[in-house]
Parts: sequence; structure tokens; C-alpha cells
Amino acid sequence: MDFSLSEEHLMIRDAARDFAKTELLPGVIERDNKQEFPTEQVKKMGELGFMGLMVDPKYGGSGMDTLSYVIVMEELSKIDASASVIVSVNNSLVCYGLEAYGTEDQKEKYLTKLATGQSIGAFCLSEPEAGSDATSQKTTAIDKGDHYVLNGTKNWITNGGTADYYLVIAQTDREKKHKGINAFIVEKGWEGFEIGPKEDKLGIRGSDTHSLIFNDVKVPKENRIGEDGFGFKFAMKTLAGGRIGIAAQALGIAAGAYDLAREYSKVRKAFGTEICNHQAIAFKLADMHTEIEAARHLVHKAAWDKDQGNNYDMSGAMAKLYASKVAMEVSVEAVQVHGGNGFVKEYHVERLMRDAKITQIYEGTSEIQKIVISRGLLRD
Ligand code: COS
Repeated sequence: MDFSLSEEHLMIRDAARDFAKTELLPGVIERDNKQEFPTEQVKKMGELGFMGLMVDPKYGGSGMDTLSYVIVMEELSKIDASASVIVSVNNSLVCYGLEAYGTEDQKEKYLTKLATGQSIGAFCLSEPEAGSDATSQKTTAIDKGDHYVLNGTKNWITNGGTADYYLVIAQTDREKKHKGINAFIVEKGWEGFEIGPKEDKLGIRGSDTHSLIFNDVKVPKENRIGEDGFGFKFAMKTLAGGRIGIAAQALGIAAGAYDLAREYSKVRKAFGTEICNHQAIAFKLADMHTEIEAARHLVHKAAWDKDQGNNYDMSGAMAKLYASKVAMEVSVEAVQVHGGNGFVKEYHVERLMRDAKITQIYEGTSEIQKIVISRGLLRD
């Protein structure tokens, strides 16, 4: 057993850390206030290879492992969780989904652009009445021979307004229940495809979240991913990896909040000394650090499982369940350590606290993670 990171992993960590400090930190508060998408920053992340970290270089990706991906996610999320969710969705839902299950033509046409960051992707499973209960898809894709006709609404779609390509899950044959669901690649601008208004959110306000409306959208048959009826499994398999990315995002939010709290406690004075000299604060830091370290082990273990070719459904779900809880707890404590300043935007911790909440909700709520974990425990 070896807990140390390799030279390559340390290099990618330093590159992401440096990028986050120099490119994401300036303007992060303003983007949060204005709900402004980090367009320039995403472009630069594409140039650095962050938008297709795990994709084979033959499709324009960086060819790195999942451990590199979670390391990058942690570093970006310490500073800007809005930017990191854009990276996460593009990498582990869209690029991974296409690389693992797409045809060669689909990879040539779409993955090459997504992996380089030239284009952005979105993953569209959730609906007004199908969030956790993902098999209850109301969006329909009716088979018309050489094409499908798509009708319905998708909700809370990350990159909803900025994406160029959308992986859309829809019901083709209701009789067959989840075995009648398909996944499709849909391009922005296709007739009948409308982007709904932007959501006004509690956190990750720099990422754009929209509902999407499909009105008789014609989708060519060659844009279906996998065999007929593979759509639900596609969503589940892809989300299993996505959850590792969100776990890493949660870890980063916690680590970022902790770093700020630690620094602040060393300069802020009360009762004649720096507040870190008070056990009330020092013990908070001890708890925060211990929880973050435990979360990091779970996240790295899940990434390692994926890299080893092991099943990662459970380890990814455990990492997300725990890291998102730690993100919430640590960010609340970081605000507390900052006292009144913690409630003020310029100190960053209130934003991290708001950003933390979504990690317990998207790509499967904490309750869904417990379903996945408990079913895994009780299988056979
Ligand atoms: N990999 C491959 N296949 C999987 C899978 C996985 N990780 N998880 C489930 N499946 C398959 C099952 O094997 C089953 O197929 P078969 O009937 O061929 O065996 C099928 O999917 C349906 O599974 P199940 O019966 O377990 O479905 P449930 O309705 O009980 O739901 C949960 C399972 C709750 C785990 C699923 O609906 C889920 O993950 N929901 C949350 C979705 C989500 O994350 N939403 C957020 C949107 S993205 S922001």
C-alpha cells in the first residue's frame, strides 16, 4: 500500500492549484453575484486539457487516469465550485459516456470537440417528475425509422444554456419500462429544441442551470448511444463515475473552506491572542482536517477502483455521500471560525457554504447514495 502521489499526480495538482489561484480566484465573487458563466476560464481550461482529462489523446483528450481527474477537481473546487462542476459534467458524464459507449463516428464528430473544450456538453436525465426516480422518464423518443422524434422537458441541466451537445435520456417504449429507455446526442439549434430560463440558485451560481424543452425534435438514428433500450443503463453507468467527480468537488469545497479558516484563525485576535490559540477554534480545525482527510481517502479509493477496472458503484457512492456531508459541515464551521466576517462575501467562506449544499443533491441525492450502498451491501 502506498499513500503517496506520483510525480505526475503532483504535477497535475500543482498545475490545477496554480490555475485556480491565478485564473479562477480573481472575479469569483463577482461571477457568483452576477450568476456569470466563466467563459474565458473554461476556454483556458480546455487549452490546459482539463475538459477531457481522461479521454484518449487520439480523441483530443489528456489521457490521464481518474486519480488525476479527482485531484484537478479538488484543486479547482477549493476556489470555484461553479467552474469545477462545468469540468465535472463535461469530463465524467459527457466525455466518459461517449468514449465508453459511443460509436467511432460519434466519437469523431462529438468527443474530439468536447475533450478539447472547443465544445461543452450537458447531461440531461432529470425531469420535473423524474429526479431520484430516474426510471419514470416522461420525455419520449418515438422511433420513426431513420430518426426519432423527441418530446418533453428536462430540468436543472448544468451547462444547459452554454452547451453545444446534449446527452438526452428519453422513453422509447413505455411498456418495456427502463428497458425501453434510450440516450441520444442532441445538438443545440436543432428545430424544436428550446432552452428554458436560467435558474436563480443558492450556490454554484457561476454555472448555468436551465430547463430544456423538446418539441418534435428530429434526432437521427445514428445519434442514439448504444443498442436500443440501453439508455437507462447508460445513465446509471455514467452517473456512477460522475459521482466520483462530485465527491471530489465536495472534498475541494471542504478543503478550500478549511484552508481559509486556518489562515484566518492565525491572524484574527480575540482575548489578547490569535484565535487559533483558543482550544474552541483549534479543536474545530482538528475536526475539520480529520474529516477532510477521511473524505480524501474515500475519493481517492473510488478513483483507484475505476482505474483498476474494479466496480466503483459503491465506492463512488460512499465517497459522494461522505464528502458532501463533510463539505456541508466544514463550510458551516469555516463560517463560524470567521465570525461576522464569515457572513460577508469578500471572505469567500459563505460562498463555499452555499456551494456545498448542491453536492448532497445532484448526481444522486445522499438518500440515493444510501440506496446504492445498501443494495450493494445486501446483494447475494
Ligand atoms: N450500472 C449498470 N446498471 C445499473 C446500475 C449501474 N450502476 N444501477 C442500476 N442499473 C440497472 C439495474 O441492473 C436494472 O437493470 P436490469 O433490470 O436489467 O437488472 C436497471 O438499471 C434498473 O435498476 P433498479 O431496478 O435498481 O432501478 P430503481 O428504479 O430501483 O432505481 C436508482 C435505482 C435509485 C439507483 C436509480 O434510479 C438512481 O440512481 N436514481 C438517481 C438518479 C440520479 O442520480 N439523478 C440525478 C440526475 S443527474 S444530476
